[in-house]
Amino acid sequence: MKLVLVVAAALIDADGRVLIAQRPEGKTLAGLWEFPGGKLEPGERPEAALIRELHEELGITVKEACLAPLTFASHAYDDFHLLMPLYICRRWEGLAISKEGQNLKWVRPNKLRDYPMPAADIPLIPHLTGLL
Ligand code: 9L3
Ligand code: MG
Repeated sequence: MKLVLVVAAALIDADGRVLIAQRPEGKTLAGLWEFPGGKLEPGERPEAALIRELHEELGITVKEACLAPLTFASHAYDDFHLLMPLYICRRWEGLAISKEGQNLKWVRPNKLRDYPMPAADIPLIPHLTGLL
């Protein structure tokens, strides 16, 4: 089965809330709330891919030193296997805004279950509630 490498971030604000983004209409899994991120380009390091994606999607600038690996998501969809490390990030430059038409929400980790998420993201939630 094809392996797809994606990288995602749990951006945590000063109040301990985490940012989730709603996948827009026209994309796969539209309407579901996810930890922001995206696919690695060929040969790209995960941290570099995440910094690029967070800048493209949210307009923020993240330093690599501010990314700490937390855990991995591994999920077999029907047509591909998704492997996705999740990084914690508490510091960045700029205000996170929607650059690609996606809705954004800052949510307490214990409220994440109120938002429908992709199957790959759901097992990540306990890692965040356990951390904060
Ligand atoms: N995906 C799942 N959870 C996430 C992210 C960032 C991505 N937190 C899945 C959705 C797609 C694939 O990874 O199947 C690639 O994402 P995108 O490039 O369509 O955003
Ligand atoms: Mg993305």
